[in-house]
Amino acid sequence: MMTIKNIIAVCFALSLLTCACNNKTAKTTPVEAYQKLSPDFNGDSAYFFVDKQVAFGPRVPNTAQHIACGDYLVSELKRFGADVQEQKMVVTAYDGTKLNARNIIGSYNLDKKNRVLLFAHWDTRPYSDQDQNPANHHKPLLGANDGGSGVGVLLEVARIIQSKSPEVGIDIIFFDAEDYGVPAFKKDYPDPTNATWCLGSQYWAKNPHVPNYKAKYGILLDMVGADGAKFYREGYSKEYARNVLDRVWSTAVQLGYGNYFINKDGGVTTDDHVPVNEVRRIPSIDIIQFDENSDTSFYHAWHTQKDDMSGISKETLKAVGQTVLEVIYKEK
Ligand code: AHN
Ligand code: ZN
Repeated sequence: MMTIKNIIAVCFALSLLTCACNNKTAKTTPVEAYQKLSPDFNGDSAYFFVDKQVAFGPRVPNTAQHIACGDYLVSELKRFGADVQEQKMVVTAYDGTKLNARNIIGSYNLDKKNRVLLFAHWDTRPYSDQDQNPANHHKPLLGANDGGSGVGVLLEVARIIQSKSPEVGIDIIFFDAEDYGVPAFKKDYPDPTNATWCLGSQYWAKNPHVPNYKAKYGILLDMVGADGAKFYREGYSKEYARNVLDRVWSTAVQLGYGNYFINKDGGVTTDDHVPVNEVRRIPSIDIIQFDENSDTSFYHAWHTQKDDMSGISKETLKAVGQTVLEVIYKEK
């Protein structure tokens, strides 16, 4: 016969058991960590590619450093197994200067119709017109972040694609002559439509390297290397490629980079994705740093002599690079 004492003991034991079971389910129920499909993006490697570009000095069109860095980018893309095309052109700057410019294109899986376009500008600005010191306004800048960072991430993407191919075709374009727009100190050159910027991408959008070139979508990387950078949903990207923005930002969150990719609206920026959207009609987004605490609303050292390697973070390069990789390896 069960005594009251025994019944209580059994009940107690049973309740412990349910507790234990509940605990067990509680431990296995939490959402499993997201399993990424892409190979590891190496932030050190991307940092090295930024440093290499900066070591050439400013990469301003019509200078020897610009030619040398362009040659380096072509040879790196070839080393990473891309099919490389150089689009040489002469474009006219706001002041009439003829710029000898070169868009550099590296393609993978040329047989694939389904393609993703990844791009960044590789030239650097001839003016530090946002520098605190007016004596610096006419000096070219190193462009570690503005120019170097996007290209550095994409060279690391190229290196990884060579070791493991994604299922889609990829075209990487390094656009030239993005950053030769009217300087802030020139009052006699009105540029109401911002047409003096993005000369290389404007040229390519009208004269693509492949006749009628199409991609499913495009991703522009501009100023993606600063320590603590935050990327917001840029205006043109939202207007032309909202689903691409959603895909990239949600992928970043899945990977644990929600502290870099903020799901809020940022500014509206004339950048290389504008001609790609408006002329080539490829829905394209701009991953670009906004900083509400900065006078310019961009990176704090934007268009100043301070845009050097000291502002570049391997962690930021990794957050952006891994996100872009994951997006392209998810493509079928
Ligand atoms: C304008 O200043 C009109 N657009 C910013 C694009 C840019 C310049 N990105 C890097 N440098
Ligand atoms: Zn710039």
